[in-house]
Amino acid sequence: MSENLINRAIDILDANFQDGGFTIPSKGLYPFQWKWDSGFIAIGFAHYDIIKAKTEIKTLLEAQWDNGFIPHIVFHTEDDSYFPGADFHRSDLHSKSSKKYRSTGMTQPPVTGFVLQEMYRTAENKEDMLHFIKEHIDKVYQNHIYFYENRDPHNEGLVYIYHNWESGTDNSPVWDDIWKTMSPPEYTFERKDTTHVDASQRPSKREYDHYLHIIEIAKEHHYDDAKIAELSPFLVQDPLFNAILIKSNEALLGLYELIGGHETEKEQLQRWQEKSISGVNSKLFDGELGAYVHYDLRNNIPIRHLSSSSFSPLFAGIPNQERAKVVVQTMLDRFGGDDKYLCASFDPTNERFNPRKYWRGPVWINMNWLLYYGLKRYGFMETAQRIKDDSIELIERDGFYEYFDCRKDTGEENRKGYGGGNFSWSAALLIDLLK
Ligand code: 2M8
Repeated sequence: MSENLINRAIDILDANFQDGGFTIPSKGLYPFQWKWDSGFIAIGFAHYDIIKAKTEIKTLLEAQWDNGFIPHIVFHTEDDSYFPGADFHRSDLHSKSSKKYRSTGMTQPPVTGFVLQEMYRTAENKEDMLHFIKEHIDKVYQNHIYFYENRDPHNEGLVYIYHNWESGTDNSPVWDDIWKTMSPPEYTFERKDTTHVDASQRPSKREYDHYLHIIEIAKEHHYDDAKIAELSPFLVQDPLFNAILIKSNEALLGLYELIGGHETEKEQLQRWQEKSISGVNSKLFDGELGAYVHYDLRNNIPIRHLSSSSFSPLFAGIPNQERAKVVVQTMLDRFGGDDKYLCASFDPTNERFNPRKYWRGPVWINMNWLLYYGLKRYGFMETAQRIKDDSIELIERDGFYEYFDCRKDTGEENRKGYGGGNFSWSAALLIDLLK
């Protein structure tokens, strides 16, 4: 059975791999290379085709800007089946953007550090992989320098995101309160996503107005970080984004250790780690809710909602054992009833929860994968096993969808998979979970 599932996953990844040396997340819906998708995809490839795994990361890093920034979408090809595309984003406005690739002017969670470590763990030929890592690790380190130098204006060890697309959790209800502080114009544009996926499973038109408005402001200032920090109506310290940065810091430290030398980099990484771990614990942990929450840096207020991001610090070893126990209990109490698959992307007990709408409730395989490794790290083996089994069951039942209904009994139709089909990171991470 699992062999069959792995073979199907391999077929999907191979079909989504493109001549330009990168993998699209899902045919039709997402026709370019996305930063964090790319990392998860490379983890899957590493299990059966190390050349593709290396190519994926090499291609992504080739699109890095001169200031260390790695964009969230790299537009390798001309393709008007996606909106907003390269002509809207205009990465050329920034003086340090890549001259070779057009891209967006925003980023996504910095997964590449821990992805290199995972690739090393999986690779059979360690020497060859270490050679690859030696060639590319400094670019990833430069990317971390970019974050600490440009995205932490108060020197708290916490980096901000200036757009909800940077979080990866696009239309999470966590952002709803921020949208209330903004009144963007009603733009005229042609959505493409809703020609591929039922509109009820995607963000609303009004939400897109907000998304575009933030980009327009950033473009007016040529994507200048200082101006964005000063003016963007969206400025958030996200526990998921910061947990991923911390996990990647840890991975880079381990890899530099393996390579030898690099004392300056290791000392710097160590300093970032101490500061960031303590920053996340002191500013983003909500004792009453029993988990981590987002902080709205523009309006100086915590956003007190639970989402799957609230548990992601487990992945990076951020809480101590005692706090980790509290976090896991919160996950089980609020998200983990017997009638549910783990782990909903948003609090099922909250009125904003929607089990079919994208990041407003459905289960996502990449989040489950992070949480699985986080739970194992602290020894919560039973819950780790449950989250793994739930992920496999959902895919086996309905296929390699982008996201899944967390309710075991939906009461209506029995379908659980939504969004894009033959979705690359669902395939890639399933391979990792099953191998
Ligand atoms: C989704 O986001 C893109 C914009 O980046 C979109 O809706 O057009 C998100 O789920 C994001 O996390 C993901 O990286 C991307 C591609 O899979 O799709």
